Order: sequence, then structure tokens, then C-alpha cells
Amino acid sequence: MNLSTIPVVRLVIQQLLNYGVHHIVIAPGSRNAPITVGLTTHKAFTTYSIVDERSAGFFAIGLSQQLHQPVAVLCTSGSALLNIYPAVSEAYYSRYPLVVISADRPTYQIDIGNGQTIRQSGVFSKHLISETSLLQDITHNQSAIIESNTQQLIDVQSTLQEVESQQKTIEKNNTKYLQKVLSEMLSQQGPVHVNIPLEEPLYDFHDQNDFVVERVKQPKNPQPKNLESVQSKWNESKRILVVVGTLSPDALDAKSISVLAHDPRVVVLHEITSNLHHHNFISHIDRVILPIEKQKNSQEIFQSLAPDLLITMGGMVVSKKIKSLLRSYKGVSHHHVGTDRPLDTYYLGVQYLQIDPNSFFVDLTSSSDSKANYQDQWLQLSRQREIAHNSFLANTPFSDLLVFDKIMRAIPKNYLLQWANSSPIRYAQLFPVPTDSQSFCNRGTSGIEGSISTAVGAAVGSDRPTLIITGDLSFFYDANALWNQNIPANFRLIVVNNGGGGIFRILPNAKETPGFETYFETKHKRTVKHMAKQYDLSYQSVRTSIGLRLALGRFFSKSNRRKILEIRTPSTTNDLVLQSYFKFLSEHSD
Ligand SMILES: Cc1ncc(C[n+]2csc(CCOP(=O)(O)OP(=O)(O)O)c2C)c(N)n1
Repeated sequence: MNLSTIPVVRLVIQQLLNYGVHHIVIAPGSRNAPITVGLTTHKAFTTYSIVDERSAGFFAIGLSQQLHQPVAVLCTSGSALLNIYPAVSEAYYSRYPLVVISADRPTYQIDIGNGQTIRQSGVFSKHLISETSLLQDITHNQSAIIESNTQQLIDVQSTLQEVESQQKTIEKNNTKYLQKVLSEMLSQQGPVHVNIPLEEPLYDFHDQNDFVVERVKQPKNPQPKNLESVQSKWNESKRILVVVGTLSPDALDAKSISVLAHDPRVVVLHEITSNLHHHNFISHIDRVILPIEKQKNSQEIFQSLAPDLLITMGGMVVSKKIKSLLRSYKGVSHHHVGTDRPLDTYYLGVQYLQIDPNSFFVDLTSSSDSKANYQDQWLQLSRQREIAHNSFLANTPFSDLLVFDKIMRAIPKNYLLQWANSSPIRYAQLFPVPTDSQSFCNRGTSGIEGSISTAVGAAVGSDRPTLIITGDLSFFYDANALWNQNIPANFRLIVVNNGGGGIFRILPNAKETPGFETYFETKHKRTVKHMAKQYDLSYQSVRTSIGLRLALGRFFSKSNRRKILEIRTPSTTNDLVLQSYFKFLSEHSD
């Protein structure tokens, strides 16, 4: 490998190897050249080149999501770093181990009028697990350091030996800082930032590779003290509501699923991103809850569905309806079971059981109480909705709602599904998803700026064919995601183009707001076609049901080309169809 003569580069590479950070996304620049060259010429690293740092950050998230490994993004100095912030905040709230490595100017060069220089240290502080700004090596280009009238790194009176001894201390401390940050990244699974001041010359290398890897593994959590008390609460409760947010596929083993599915006291409400599949679980939360709101005796029905124990698992929950319903159940005891951060989403005061959910369920048995009917109560509602849902969709005009129905039915086996914000993930929740698929969405911050880049990263990190379903604004926003050499041929992208932010039409009273089309919907007549050509993806466009049916077959067929399908839907009727759908569901409830 070509190792930089700047000592800190060696330390960084050593610790990345020790902490198992083997995938590095690199945005181009000069200040980061010493690190770039070291990483790209060392066999242990797989490196990816992406120009747009914002896209690079989300690409890294997609990789990490599929590889279940930490992934690093390396960038140069200046505003380059700031462009990674959206991905940092997503990684923070969705708990991805993202290592941001930024090359920086030496401290004495900041705020003196040098180009591509900003105050990099601490820019992401509020959304990081841990961070460090490493100390500058003083044996690298000592004369440049001494020349600066503001530098305080070297005492100009120092002897050579004193400088060398000071350098040793710097290296010892830098190693300590790197180890601290990377071990916190592993134990807490979240983003960290390593800022590295580098003095010129940046392009001096020697051929060297004598790294000895001392692998550090993710530490195991000790058994929590409150395990038995929560388990006995579980055993004593008569009506247990389990709400599952974002969860990795296979996070729950067969035993846990069986405990949850076959206990008549237990209702499981989950989302498409929970990656759970069982006929006794309820996967369409809004379909069940929203129609009740429209019924005369809604309060009575909601009270009859109240739990006495709420257990939550996983990350963020999409459904606003379940949030407001649970917030109304004052006094219910809420425990979050998992190793992710517990959130008091439901204002009930959450208690944290920090344990792998499977270790919680392993000692539990399903209740044999033949009088318990809590699960049945919810499942009956769910079955009613399913019948109404199917009969509504049999006669639905061409619209976003119908499009999602058709897409879901056409998805081939084993797809990796990526859902963009905001209406794609919300529509998706209304439909059954193929049970052999896996679903992901950037729900940490629910941003529209990185869904395609995340999907591209996921496609690279997974063996499965990948489909991203996005709205038009999110697509155009993150179109740079396609500026990427690594996209596999089995990558598929559907843009549901409703001519603007269709989600805003769905929000109550929004479309009557002054300036709605300009400032909210941001109506437009753009097409995806030119982007497809630009990035050499095969392109089809449809605007009818029949056209869609025919196009979906071709779209999913095997090919050596990546494909985009643009589906144009009528912006002014989409929201009306959705409203009629929920009205129909409530009219067909007991
Ligand atoms: C970075 C960012 N900016 C703004 C928003 C607010 N926002 C949420 S959804 C949305 C419109 C999305 O439009 P589109 O991608 O066309 O999808 P759809 O309208 O079908 O949801 C906007 C602007 C956001 N979530 N993230």
C-alpha cells in the first residue's frame, strides 16, 4: 500500500482495521488525499468514490444498513463536510454506525483567509454519539508550523529530542481518542466524527504495510436488572399491546414470533419497516384506526381497545394515528424492549429494558387463558378492513392509491424495498407486502434528501434486487444519487410523479392555504426522462392502469440495465381517492 508520511494517517488506518470499518465512501478533495491513498491502496478496504458528499453520506447509510457493519465517509476540508450533516442526523436517529472522517487545515490556518476552510471541529456535535479532533503531527513539515505567527504547537526553543518526544505523546493521545470514538460508535451504534488536521505536503507516500490488526468487537450488554420485573408484568397483564417500529429483518427469532402470535392477550401492531410477517399480527395500523375516528361512537371503540401494558420494540414509528391513540391512553405502563434508544413517543413515561428482544421473550410462554380475547378483538377489526379494502380497490380510478396496489402485487420474489418519504412510505403501509421482501425507509429524520442515495448504497450492500419507490420531489432532490459508478444492474427505481408534493394535498385543510401550489405542493411539469438518459438507465413512462400493468412486467424482467419507471398520476384527484378510501372503510365497519 501507499502510506502517507504524515504519522496520523497510519493511526487512523490502524484503528479502522481494529474496529472493523472496512467500507469507506470517499468524496474527492486534496486535503484528504493522504488518507484516500492509504485506504484505496490497502487490500482490507472496499472503497467507493462519490462526488456529492450529501449523497455519499446516505450511500454509506444504505451500505451499513445491509452489511450490518460500520461504514466511513471521508471528505476534504471546508463546506464539503457540512453536506454530510443530513446523513449524520439520519444515522443518529436511525442508529447507523457511520464514521465521518474529515480532513482539516491545521488550526492556525483557520479564519485567516485561506480557501476551503471553515470551523470543522464540533459541527455535528448535537447529533453524534462521539467525536474527536485529532492533534496535529508536529514532525510533519515542522518549518511550516513554525512559520505561522499564531501556532502554539511547537515551542521554537525546543530541541529535536523534545519535539520527537512531544510527537510521541501526540500519537499516543490520538490513538486514545480514536479508540474512544470508535468503541462508542460500536457500543451505541450511531454516527461519530473524526476531524484530522493535515499540513502540506499531502502527496508524500512510501510503500509500507505492516499493520497488525487487533480486532475489537461490539461489547455485549449485561443482563438488565429489571428483566424479571418486566417479565412478571407481562405474565400478569390481560391486554398487552406490542407496537413495533423500524426493525431489521430477522431481528425476532421464531420463538419470539410464536410467543407474540399465539397469546390471545397479545396484539402486535407493526409497520412495513418492522419486517415482520404473521397472520396474527396487524400490519396496516392506519387502515384499522383511521376509520374508527370517523365513527360516531369512536371514543367508546377506542376505549374498548385500550391495553393495560404497552411494549414497544424497534426504532421510529411512521403512523401518526397510533401515536395520537396511544397518547390518549393515560396511565398505561410503557416498556421499551431492545438495545435501541427508548423514546417517550406516547407521553406515557417510557421504562427501558435494555436487552435483545429475543432474550426477553425466550423465557415467556403464551397464556392459556381461554377467556382472553384482546388479540381477537383487534384481529376482527383488521379482517373487516381487509374485506372493505379489497372491495374498494376493485373499483378505484387511476390514482396514487391504485398505483401502490398494483406495484405491491407485481413485486417479484426476494426484493429489497426502499421507500421514500413521505407519501410512498405512508401508502405502502396500507398494502400487504410480499413476505419474502425486506423494507427500509429513512425514518430517522423523515427527510426527502437521501432516499435514492440510501437505496443505491443498500443495493450495493445486498445481494437482493433493489427497488426504490419515491415521489417526484424526493427524486429530483436526490437525483445525484444516480451519479454513482457502483449501481448494480438489478437496481429498479419507480417515481410516482404526481407533479409536486402530493403529500401536502393529503394533509387536512392544507390545500386551501394561500399560495398552496407554489409554496407547499411546489407544482411542476418536470419529467424523469432526461435524468434517466443522463445516467444511462432504461426508462418507461405510464399514466394509465393498463399501461402500468404492462410496464411493470417489463420493468421487473431481468436485464443488464438499471431501470426507471415513471408513473404519472393525477395530482388533483389523488387526495380525493384516498379520502373516499378511508370513508369507505369506516362505512364498512361494524
Ligand atoms: C429535506 C427535507 N425537506 C423538506 C421536507 C418536507 N417534505 C416532506 S414530504 C415533502 C414532499 C415530498 O414530495 P414527493 O417526493 O413528490 O412525494 P409525495 O408528495 O408523493 O410524498 C416535503 C417537501 C422533508 N421531509 N425533508
